[in-house]
Amino acid sequence: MLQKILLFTLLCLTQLQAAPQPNILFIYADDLGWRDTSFMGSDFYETPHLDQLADQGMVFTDAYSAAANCAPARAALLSGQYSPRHEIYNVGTRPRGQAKDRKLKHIPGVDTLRPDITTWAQQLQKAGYQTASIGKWHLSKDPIPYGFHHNIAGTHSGSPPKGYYPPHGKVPGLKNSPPGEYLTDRLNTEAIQFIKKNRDQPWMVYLTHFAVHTPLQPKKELLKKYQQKKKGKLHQNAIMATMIQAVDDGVGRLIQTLKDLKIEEQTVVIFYSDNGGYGPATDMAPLKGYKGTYYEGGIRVPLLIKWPGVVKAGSRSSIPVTGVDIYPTLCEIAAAQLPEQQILDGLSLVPLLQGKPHETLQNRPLFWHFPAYLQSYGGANNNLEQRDPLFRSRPCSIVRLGNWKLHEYFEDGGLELYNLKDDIGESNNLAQKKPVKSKQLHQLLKDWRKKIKAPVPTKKAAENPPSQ
Ligand SMILES: [Ca+2]
Repeated sequence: MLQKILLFTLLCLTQLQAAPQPNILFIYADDLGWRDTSFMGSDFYETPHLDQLADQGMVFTDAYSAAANCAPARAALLSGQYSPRHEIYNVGTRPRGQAKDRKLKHIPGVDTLRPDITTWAQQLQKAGYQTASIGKWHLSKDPIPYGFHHNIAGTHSGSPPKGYYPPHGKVPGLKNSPPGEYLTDRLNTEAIQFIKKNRDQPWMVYLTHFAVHTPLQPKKELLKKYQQKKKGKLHQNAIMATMIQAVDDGVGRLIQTLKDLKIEEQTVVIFYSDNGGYGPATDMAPLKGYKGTYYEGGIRVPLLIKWPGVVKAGSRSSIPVTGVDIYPTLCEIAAAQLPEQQILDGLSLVPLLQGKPHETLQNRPLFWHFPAYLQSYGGANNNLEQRDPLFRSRPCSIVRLGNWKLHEYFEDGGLELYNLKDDIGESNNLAQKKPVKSKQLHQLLKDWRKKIKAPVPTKKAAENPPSQ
């Protein structure tokens, strides 16, 4: 009898200590800038539901995307690898801008995530999760083979193929959209339905909004409100404000769904953006630059993680983290295995979420590699491009270590060194004044490129075929 009681007690303890598998709601905004929410300092956009999540979770003030534009950022997110491993360097593989303006032949890379790369979604599936990709995919024709049971609206397209209003043509899952339905609202509804259907098992929703990517199309019923609202010093665009509010309203609906289903305490919510804001419509000040540049405005993004029972409400971390960290983080949260045969470049953020010090996370360098070109917006937006009216980015590599950040531009070997603690706007290039620091970071960057076999463009652009 005693043995039976002991065994029963042991079983109960084992169950209590068993690795829980929380649900994961991963909300990925597109082109949402570092300051485009109230909790990050917008003086015009309204995001009360996201602000509440920020109060309940941890905000990473120095969170980065692994790339300054959509496809490479998403490839890093899904693969857990820096760009030289997955080889998605840009949106598409064609050279950007005018051939006469490019000094180097760019590295085209590939435009599809290689099927031999194992995604975190596949690892979560193996761990028993029901997985859904709802919204923008961008890495192939179809997310299903990459570890998702369910796909709504995911195609190779990087923007809503038919815009934010129906008809959506042959876009998966959107054939019967009622007239006037705003796409962001529809994606939130799809996520809610998936969550309700799978409430009794661990689920992971990759809610990858097209918002707030172009085309800039307002949620019509909100437009008047923002047109009549006093403009902010930082932000003024009423259309953008409606697009952001639609994302935030959806957050409110999703959280209410979790409450109604009584699963809020068993659900981790992550909110993140794939790159900096769209220059002509928003502003990341005091950061320099915007989507497509490797200044802070192009790569530093909002990131918050709410994990009931683990993350201390209202906590903040200024430790630099980046897109490749999400893969091991998701796997650790889900008690899923890491892939055996695949190198992962990031680190799990779980120790930070638990409030534990972590020397490696605190002291490691972060890297970016962009061996291609991104043309400027051109035309009326040229006031945004005083540094380089032709290109948002020319071929470059970047490293951040502690407060220091070094850019290397391959066309002329130009180095730019900034101390982000004193100069978050990257206005004072210290490469000449701090030669020792400059050399140290440059060596670190070169060693990393060698180790990861990063291709550096060296051929003259004359060998480029004529561009579009
Ligand atoms: Ca994007």
